[in-house]
Amino acid sequence: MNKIDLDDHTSIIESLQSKYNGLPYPIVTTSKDSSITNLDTLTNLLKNKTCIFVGQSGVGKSTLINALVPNLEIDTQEISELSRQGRHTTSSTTLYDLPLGGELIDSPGVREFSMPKLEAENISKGFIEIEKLRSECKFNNCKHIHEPKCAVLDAVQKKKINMLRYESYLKMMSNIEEENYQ
Ligand SMILES: Nc1nc2c(ncn2[C@@H]2O[C@H](COP(=O)(O)OP(=O)(O)OP(=O)(O)O)[C@@H](O)[C@H]2O)c(=O)[nH]1
Ligand SMILES: [Mg+2]
Ligand SMILES: [Zn+2]
Repeated sequence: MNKIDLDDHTSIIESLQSKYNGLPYPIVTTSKDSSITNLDTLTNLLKNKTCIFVGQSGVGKSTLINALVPNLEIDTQEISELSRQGRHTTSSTTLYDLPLGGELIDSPGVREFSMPKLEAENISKGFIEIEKLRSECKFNNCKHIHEPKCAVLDAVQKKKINMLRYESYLKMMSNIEEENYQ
């Protein structure tokens, strides 16, 4: 989560943290202002891996990469005052070597996210907390939507699975279900 120098982000950070609580997706707060955050946590997470920065235009992907990799000077640009949106400064995807090993990829800012065509099974594989419970559902082809004796529904009810995460799952599943009926 970048640009934490701008506003009081405490409530947004807290809600993100509670959504991803217990899952192996760390939230790292960053700022191009090095007096506010040092980038050590991020540097260590990226080390010896191949990672990509994705997100809307103007969130500071290229700025952060400039801070993480010396002597790059990738072009960056202020967001438009009028539209309050980024100016799509980065136009191609480029891979950079990290000083401590590994690579970091800068990508053009997305206008909006859209889903590629996915199979139901692959959607649930993307939610590791859902996937973990799959074998405990009564039916081995359980979609965890309305089936009886579903371990996932049970875990949602008992608040062992975060409701917002489950809602994201349902939303993605409903997209493909609609397509199947067309
Ligand atoms: N206040 C503040 N501004 C930042 C921060 N990080 C980046 N910016 C500014 O945000 C603007 C956009 O940054 P970029 O790095 O060009 O954003 P980007 O995500 O690479 O944008 P695209 O290449 O268009 O996808 C620039 O003016 C940066 O100086 C930050 O932590 N705090
Ligand atoms: Mg960029
Ligand atoms: Zn189930």
